[in-house]
Amino acid sequence: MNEASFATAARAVLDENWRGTHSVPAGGLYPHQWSWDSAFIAIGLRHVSPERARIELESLFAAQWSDGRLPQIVFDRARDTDYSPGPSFWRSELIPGSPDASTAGLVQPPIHAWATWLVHAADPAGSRRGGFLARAYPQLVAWHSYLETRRDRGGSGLITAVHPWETGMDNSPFWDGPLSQVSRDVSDFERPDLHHAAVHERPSDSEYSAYLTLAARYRDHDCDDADGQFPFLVEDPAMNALWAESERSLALIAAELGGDPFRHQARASAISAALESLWSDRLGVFVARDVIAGELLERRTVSGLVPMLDADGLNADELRSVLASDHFSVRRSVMVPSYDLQASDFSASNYWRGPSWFNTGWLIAQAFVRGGDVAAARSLGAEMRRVALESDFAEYVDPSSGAAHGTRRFSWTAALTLDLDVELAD
Ligand code: 9WN
Repeated sequence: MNEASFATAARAVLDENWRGTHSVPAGGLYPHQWSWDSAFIAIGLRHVSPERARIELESLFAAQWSDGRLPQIVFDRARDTDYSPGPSFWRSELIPGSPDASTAGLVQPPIHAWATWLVHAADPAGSRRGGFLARAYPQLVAWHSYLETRRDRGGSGLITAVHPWETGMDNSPFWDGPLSQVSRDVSDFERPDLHHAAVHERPSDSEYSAYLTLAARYRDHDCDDADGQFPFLVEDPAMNALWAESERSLALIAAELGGDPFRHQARASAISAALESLWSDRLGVFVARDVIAGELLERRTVSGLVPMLDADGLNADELRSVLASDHFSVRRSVMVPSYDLQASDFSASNYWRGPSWFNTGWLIAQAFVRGGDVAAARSLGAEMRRVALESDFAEYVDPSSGAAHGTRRFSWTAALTLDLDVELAD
């Protein structure tokens, strides 16, 4: 692969999806701004233009709710019917504490403080000149405080997701059990997503009915997290590992600003310690917990590998060995599948039920670097760049063949492979 042509192609995707103040994940399928996408995109954009990367994050922070939450989606009101559920479903302007922008009421994994730190580090002088960290820090503290005080629904010290969309891994096999307990009250809905991706690559209509039922219920309770009867409450390992990682980044940001890093370090350690309650001895990976049923959801998914990011974590060696085992390792390919290759319900093309995604690949590459194995990170990075280019920057790919699935010219695929290209150069 020619490195120069890779970088040119990746930048072209980022330019195409840039909307002046933020990027869309992909032009057709996802016409709005998504929360964790913007963070991943900013991590790549910092190599194209640190200024654009800062604007990307700040446009999301501008949509923060008064309780501190950063919304899953900031809507482009002009594209209401192009994606479901859109701004007229959420009608956030009627919900107390919502911002001026139209947004969803749910959240996504808190990777923003980490992204903020990486964007700052790409251009410290420009960041300092514009007061980037000084503005972002209180907003990020408010975001984490929302998660800590409003979202620990299980009392375990971990964040609880109230919707599969909040985990960013919507139809992960983790959620099959908890979702089977949710009624399908909303049955009349459009699927604009199916104009841009094949039906076997996306969640089913039955899953969509449950997703919309949960979202409508949360909206109708003004997105109030005190709702004691909420029908879906889960703790996800990746979401919590990213929260811990972002607390570690908040410590770096606080120190840079002359503030107190220690409280953030202490919070990060407390989250990492709480994560241990999601460890499955039987499977040798972290798993999710159904907070309502009070049980662990024993499946091997890529989410359960993300705690490898904490190189001092107790389970780093076990996680490396499960990653190298035939549960996650494909001959002739090092892309990381989203689900156990050996599971009877593994799918090579359906969304979060098997295909390899580039954001989780990037997270595993970071974990390799943390663990001191730069060679493993480099070979994963090289494979991801090759597959990204060959698949026209697909949203997700078949883990064995690299065949493209979902939409193409997907922003975080371009951003994160570009980041690996720059950061892991020999
Ligand atoms: C719902 C935007 C988002 C990603 C998620 C991915 C997918 C949305 C959807 O697209 O979810 O949020 O419509 O399926 O699962 O991780 O943030 O790219």
